[in-house]
Amino acid sequence: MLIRHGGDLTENDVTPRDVYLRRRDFMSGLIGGGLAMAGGVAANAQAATGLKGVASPYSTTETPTGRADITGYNNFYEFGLDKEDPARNAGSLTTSPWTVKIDGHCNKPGTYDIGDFLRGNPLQQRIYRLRCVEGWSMVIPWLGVPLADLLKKYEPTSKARFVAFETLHRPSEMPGQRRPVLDWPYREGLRLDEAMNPLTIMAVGLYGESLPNQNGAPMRLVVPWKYGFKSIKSVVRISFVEAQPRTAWNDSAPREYGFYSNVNPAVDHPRWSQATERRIGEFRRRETLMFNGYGEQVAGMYRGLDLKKNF
Ligand SMILES: Nc1nc2c(c(=O)[nH]1)N[C@H]1C(S)=C(S)[C@@H](COP(=O)(O)O)O[C@H]1N2
Ligand SMILES: [Mo]
Repeated sequence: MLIRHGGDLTENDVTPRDVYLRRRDFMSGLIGGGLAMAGGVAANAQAATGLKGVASPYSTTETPTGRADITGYNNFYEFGLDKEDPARNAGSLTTSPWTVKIDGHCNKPGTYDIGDFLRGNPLQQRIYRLRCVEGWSMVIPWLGVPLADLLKKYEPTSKARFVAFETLHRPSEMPGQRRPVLDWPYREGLRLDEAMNPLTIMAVGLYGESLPNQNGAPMRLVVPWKYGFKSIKSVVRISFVEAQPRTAWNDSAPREYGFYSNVNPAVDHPRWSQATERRIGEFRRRETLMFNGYGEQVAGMYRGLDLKKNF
């Protein structure tokens, strides 16, 4: 299990050299040839599950969920509706080469190779709670980069008020997309300040290895104070837009899923309560916390917004 340091140390203060080197291997793999070195990274995974002491001031001190649950119990409708489907079916996804299209209100639009997209941004480990609207939760040790650091490079203009994200649309490799379960591609969006919040990351790995396909390879958004479905997987397009963008679940069931989708135990899903959750691996249900426990860092962004109407 991960041994963590408390207090207010910065990541640089406490990152042990071996972890630093492992991260560097991982990054050179990403940068060298897309994710060509992912196999080498995976070979380290066994050792990496024993990672110790990588503290981030943004990480939770809770015990991470086991790797088998994180990579075996997933929602990724492009690969099927059952929790076991993504692990079973996502192996078919080609994640290299991988490009990201940046468009909309910014000075540097274009289509960027993932290596270029991530270049110059050291990976951080962020241990975050993930709370699914279905009423289960996990604690996941992500490897990722603050989204703000990535977005700033494209110089959003003053017209950019929201950021829209799209998942890959490739029915030949994503069997779920051959059925009209959602209006593909999967879409999500954040207000610009939410996207720039230091908690928001683009994750490229977990448990010290590159992301398994079922978790959204080669990179996926992680917004820990919102329901899991906001954390869009396998991102290929990021658009700076003026108006609130469409989102997959809001399109599909607007009464059930709003744009903001902040974890809020006081707003029931129309068909079930959101007051409690089952942490995967535990028996007794826990009380769900407002903003999934991240209120101190994010509540200020929603001052003046009626969170019952803007659910
Ligand atoms: N493209 C895409 N992204 C997605 C989903 C999806 O079906 N397709 N499911 C969402 C939901 S409902 C959850 S709870 C999380 C689950 O992430 P995990 O499987 O890595 O735990 O991914 C989110 N991102
Ligand atoms: Mo979810």
